[in-house]
Amino acid sequence: MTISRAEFPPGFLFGAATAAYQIEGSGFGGAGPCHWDTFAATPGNVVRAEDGARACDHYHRWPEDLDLMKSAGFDAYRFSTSWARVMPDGVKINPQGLDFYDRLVDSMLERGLKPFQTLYHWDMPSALADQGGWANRDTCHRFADFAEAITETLGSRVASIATINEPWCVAWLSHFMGIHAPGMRDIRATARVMHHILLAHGLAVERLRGMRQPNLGIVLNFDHAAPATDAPADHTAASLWDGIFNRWFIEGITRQTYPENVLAGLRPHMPQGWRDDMPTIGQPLDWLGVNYYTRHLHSHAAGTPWPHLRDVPGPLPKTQMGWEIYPDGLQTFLTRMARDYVGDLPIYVTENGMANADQLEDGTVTDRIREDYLFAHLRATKAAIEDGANVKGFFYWSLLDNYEWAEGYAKRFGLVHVDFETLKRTPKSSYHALRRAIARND
Ligand code: IFM
Repeated sequence: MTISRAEFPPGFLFGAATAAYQIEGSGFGGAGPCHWDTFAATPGNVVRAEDGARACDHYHRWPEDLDLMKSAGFDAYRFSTSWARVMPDGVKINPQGLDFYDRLVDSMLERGLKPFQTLYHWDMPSALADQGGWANRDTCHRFADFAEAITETLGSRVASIATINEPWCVAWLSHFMGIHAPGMRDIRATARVMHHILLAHGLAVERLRGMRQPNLGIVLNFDHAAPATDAPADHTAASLWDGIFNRWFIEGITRQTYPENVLAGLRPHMPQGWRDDMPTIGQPLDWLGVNYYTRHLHSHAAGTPWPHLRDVPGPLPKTQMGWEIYPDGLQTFLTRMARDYVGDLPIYVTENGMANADQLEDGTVTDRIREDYLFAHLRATKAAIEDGANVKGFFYWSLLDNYEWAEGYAKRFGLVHVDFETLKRTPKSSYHALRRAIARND
C-alpha cells in the first residue's frame, strides 16, 4: 500500500541520503588517504578487500545524481563532506576538495534541493588515525577546526549541518566489535571513543554557534532492543544493549549523563576528567536525526565477560543484510525521542532503508520488497507524528547502491541501481514508487 505527500504535515521534507566515502571515489580530486582505505587493504576486513577508491564515481557523475533526485521530486538531499577530501592530512585545506563541495551545493540549490550536510560520516584522515584517531582527545579539536573551515565556505548555503553520523558505529562497532575501521577490539579505546565522539560533536557545535551558523544537529542510530525470552537475565541483557546503543549518546547530549548500566562496564576505562566535558557535550541542539533499520533480540551470555550478552536470530523476514524488518521500531523511537528526550525539537528520519539482492533484467529493476519496506516505515513515521512527535522529514538510505563498508559492493541499498563495472545508473521500481507518492497530494 502506497502513501501520499498529503498524509504528512505541510512542509514535511522527502529526500535521500548518501555519504562521501560510499559514493564519491576517494581516489579523485586530491583527497588524502583515510582509515577506510587502509582497513580495506588489510585482508579479512572487507568482503573481497573492496575499497571506496572509485565507488560510484559520484565525484565526476554528480550532475546526473542530482538530476535523479530532482526527477524523483525530492525536497532535500542529505550528503556528507569528506574530511580527508577537504583536509588530506587532517589539517591543511585542499582547495580542489572545497571547490567540489562548493559546486555541489550550488547545483543542489539550482535544482531546488535543500542541502542537509553531515560533517563526519567516517572518513577519518589517515594522518590523524596515525595519531590514535578518536581515541586521542586532540582529534576532537582537529574536528572542530575542520567544521569551521568547511562552514566558512558552505555555511551560508546549507539548510542544516549534522556534526557526526552514528556515533555508536564510530565507537562501539569500530573499537569494541572491530567490524568497521579502525577495526579495534579494545575496551579502553572504546570507552574513550564513546566519550570523545560526543566531545567532538560538542566542540564543533560550540565553534559553529560562534560563527552564528543555524540548524545544528547530530545523527544517531537506534536499534530496537528486545529480550530473546521472558527470563529476567534476558531482560537485563536487552536493557544493557539499549543503554549501549540507544541511550548513551542521546542522554549524554540531552541530560549530560551516561546510563549507569553501561558505565558499570566502561567506567574504569573512561578518560580522566570526562565529567568536565559534559556541559560542552550537552549544548542545546536545533534538531535530532534518527537513523533506524532493525531490531535485535538479546540474551544473557553466561560465563562471558562484560557486557555478558549475545544476540539471537529473530523470526521476522530479513533484508539482504540479515536484518529483521520491524517498522514498529521506528514509530517507537520517534515517539520515545520526543517524549523522553527532545520534546518539541524537530526530528528528521535521516536514514531508513534496506539492502536487497536486486537484479537488473531487461534494463529494469523490480524491487517490490523495498517499496513495501519503505512505505511501511513511512507509515510508522506518520503514526509517530500522530502520536505527537515533531517529525519534519524522511531521508531514504540510499539514493544509490554504494560501498556498504565491510560488506563491500555486494549489499544494495539504493533506490537507483548502479552497475559497478559500467557505473550506469538505473532507477528501480522503488524509486518510481516513491516519486509517485511524493507527487500525490490527495
Ligand atoms: O551504509 C550505512 C550508512 O553509512 C550508515 N547507516 C547505515 C547504512 C547501512 O548500513
